[in-house]
Amino acid sequence: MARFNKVFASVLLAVVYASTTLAAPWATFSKHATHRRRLISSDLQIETFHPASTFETFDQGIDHPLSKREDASLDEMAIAFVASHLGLDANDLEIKSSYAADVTSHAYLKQKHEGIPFANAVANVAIKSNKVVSLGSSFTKPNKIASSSPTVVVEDAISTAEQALSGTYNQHPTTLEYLLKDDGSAVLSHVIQIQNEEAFTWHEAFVDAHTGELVSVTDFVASATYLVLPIEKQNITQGFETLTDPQNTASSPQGWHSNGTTSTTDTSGNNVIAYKGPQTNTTQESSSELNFIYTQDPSVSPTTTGNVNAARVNAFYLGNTLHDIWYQYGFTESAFNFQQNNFGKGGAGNDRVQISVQDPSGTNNANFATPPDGQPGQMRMFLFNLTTPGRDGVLENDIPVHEYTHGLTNRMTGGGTGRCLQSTEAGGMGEGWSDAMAEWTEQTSAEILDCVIGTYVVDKPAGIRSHPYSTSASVNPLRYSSLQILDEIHNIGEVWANMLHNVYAALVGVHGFSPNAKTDTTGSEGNVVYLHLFMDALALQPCNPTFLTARDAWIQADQNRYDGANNCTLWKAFASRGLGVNAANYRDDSTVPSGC
Ligand SMILES: *[C@@H]1O[C@H](CO)[C@@H](O)[C@H](O)[C@H]1NC(C)=O
Ligand SMILES: *[C@@H]1O[C@H](CO)[C@@H](O)[C@H](O)[C@H]1NC(C)=O
Ligand SMILES: *[C@@H]1O[C@H](CO)[C@@H](O)[C@H](O)[C@H]1NC(C)=O
Ligand SMILES: *[C@@H]1O[C@H](CO)[C@@H](O)[C@H](O)[C@H]1NC(C)=O
Ligand SMILES: *[C@@H]1O[C@H](CO)[C@@H](O)[C@H](O)[C@H]1NC(C)=O
Ligand SMILES: [Ca+2]
Ligand SMILES: [Zn+2]
Repeated sequence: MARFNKVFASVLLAVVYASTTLAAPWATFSKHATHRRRLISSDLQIETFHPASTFETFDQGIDHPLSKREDASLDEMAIAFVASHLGLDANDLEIKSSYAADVTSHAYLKQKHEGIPFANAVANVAIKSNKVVSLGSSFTKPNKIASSSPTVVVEDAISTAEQALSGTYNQHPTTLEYLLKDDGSAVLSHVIQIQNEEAFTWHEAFVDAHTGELVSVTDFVASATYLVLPIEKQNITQGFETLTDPQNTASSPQGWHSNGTTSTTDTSGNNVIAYKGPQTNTTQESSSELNFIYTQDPSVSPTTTGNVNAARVNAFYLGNTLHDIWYQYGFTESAFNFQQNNFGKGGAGNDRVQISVQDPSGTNNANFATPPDGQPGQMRMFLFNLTTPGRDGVLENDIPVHEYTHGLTNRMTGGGTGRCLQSTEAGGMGEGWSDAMAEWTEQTSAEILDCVIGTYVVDKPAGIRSHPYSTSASVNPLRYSSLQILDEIHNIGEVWANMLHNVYAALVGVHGFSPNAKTDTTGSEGNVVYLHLFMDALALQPCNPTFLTARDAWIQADQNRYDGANNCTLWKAFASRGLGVNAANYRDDSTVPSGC
């Protein structure tokens, strides 16, 4: 949700909250990890609950009950382990999804009661070489469980949800799921997707199947406020270049213009469709070859035909390039990525990213909606009107990279549900990963420079984030304890992005820099190591991670992939910004493990 008014409002809110929370910090931040207050409309505010996840990491790994059985499947191992480790009945567990990555295998589970799954009691297990290396879990023993047969019919639940969320049921099949509330009880709910095309809202509504009340929502849309706080990088002042065949066929076997059965000659393909207006309005080729040469003219309006074409081509190029880079680092079909045809490699298809260029629904912003695996990701890119002529967000690469990274993090955390970065703290880290990814894609050498995003679209050297990302604590003083006074997700995201900037700097300091990291993931250089750990940790961390569990996921990812070779480097970088061994409850600690 990111129309200008909304974004502007959220910036104002951040300021107001900061000053109130200074007076009484505890009250506000005590709920960062488990709740989120969502303003649905002027007369509806919902506080959603996201049960705390425990996260155990097991270093070299521990045995599971089927360790000795050679033919046990990943799903069987995961169920047997979770049942025995948490003392649950295996019949009350179900596998939501699972896949084998290069180093670890991952299974995502749901708790069930009388055959009905819980929406927010989930677990994720990682297995390496037949040993369990980590377990994230929000499984629970509710103090009260509603009857498993609904008394409110789904049609009534749909009207309630449509009315409350000012949108329309999008025909995605509804489900019946238990939802754990913060009083420890479990309600039975109809789960219904409600969209409002005009306002670009996309929610999943949980309507109590006994009382008919709307009890919770999932918000699939992550929005950005690049317009005021940028981290700048590549922009058109650095000049366009003609690239020939930039696709990586190891990631996109049919290239960017075929889904395996049908070829296109426009800005649509298996990974991405980029268009202005209706989805049929893609850019046609300018010759019989795939020749997308459209010169951008900065002196005229971005809406002139030539500039629209240049923007669509850049959006298409960026979306595909990110798909291809991430695929090499583990965001594959079975890891819930965005593709039309999955070529029989697992996961759900028909969900390429739809990039709407110069989308009319907003100004001075951009956003990305991440529904579950199997439904297309939607990126809306807006024009910026702060200069004359205006500027196109698609032509500052930071912005589309930030946006698509929301799709990556929302899909890889928690097994492709789109439900696992919903708490305030996890949503904040979502913003942080997006900035950190924009920074990673724009590195060209081992030199660690302060990073400022989004200068071009707002035409301000300081961009719109509060500080540059920096290894200098005087340039960027943000620390874990800053969460005591920060309350808005982009502000919280800055704290996380700055920690990751310091992790990146530390790894590149130790291992150097590979100029080929975007295509060759086998290198031992720091920027390669960093992106492997970034992506591996997403799959390991529990649903609605906190700074603490996300940090632990990095440490375990390093154990899994590099036998813990970077353990102390990582700890020192996190601890330098307050996220040391004894950090807790938003209190800084700079301790590193003994031996580091
Ligand atoms: C398609 O895009 C062009 C600009 O490239 C615009 O002039 C035209 O109106 C659009 N068509 C529709 C149906 O929106
Ligand atoms: C490929 O695209 C064509 C045309 O849109 C469509 O009919 C077909 O179902 C697609 N195939 C796959 C596997 O997605
Ligand atoms: C920029 O767009 C916003 C939102 O549409 C509008 O309120 C504002 O007046 C515009 N500013 C200029 C200078 O056109
Ligand atoms: C464009 O990006 C370059 C490199 O990051 C930066 O030096 C320059 O200031 C940016 N230009 C604008 C207008 O933001
Ligand atoms: C990290 O290093 C510390 C200190 O040597 C050690 O206690 C800890 O077990 C290591 N953790 C991992 C995951 O390697
Ligand atoms: Ca998919
Ligand atoms: Zn964002």
